[in-house]
Amino acid sequence: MIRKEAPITALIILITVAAMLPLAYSKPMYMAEVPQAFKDQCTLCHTSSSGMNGLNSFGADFADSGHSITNIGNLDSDGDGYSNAKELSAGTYPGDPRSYSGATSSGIGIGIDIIVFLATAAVAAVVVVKFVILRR
Ligand SMILES: [Ca+2]
Repeated sequence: MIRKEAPITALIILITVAAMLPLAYSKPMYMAEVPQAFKDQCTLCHTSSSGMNGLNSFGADFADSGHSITNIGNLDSDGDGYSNAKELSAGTYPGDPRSYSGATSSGIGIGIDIIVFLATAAVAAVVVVKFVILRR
């Protein structure tokens, strides 16, 4: 016999899983030209580290170039005065004007990622509480 709370619990679990999916999603076919230091850095091309919030200026140029970093090496996608090639070799973010040699932190998307993390954690907590209540 199916409890009447089962569809609600299933929906909560589905929402939790759906919220976590973008965190693990990537497009490996675009990573061939990406320097090793950026292989797991979604913010190289996206506005958040989850990759959920679209492309930054470098990601847009990368997409427009047919996904060739070589073709956009001489551009300064973020307008911070350093070419994309210089930024990539320096380990700074060519799509973040706050990231350049001497100022390496990339703060783009951190606030959004915290919100996504907290929302996911809240949904997970509801699932756990619901599961505990249903087990009684
Ligand atoms: Ca930059």
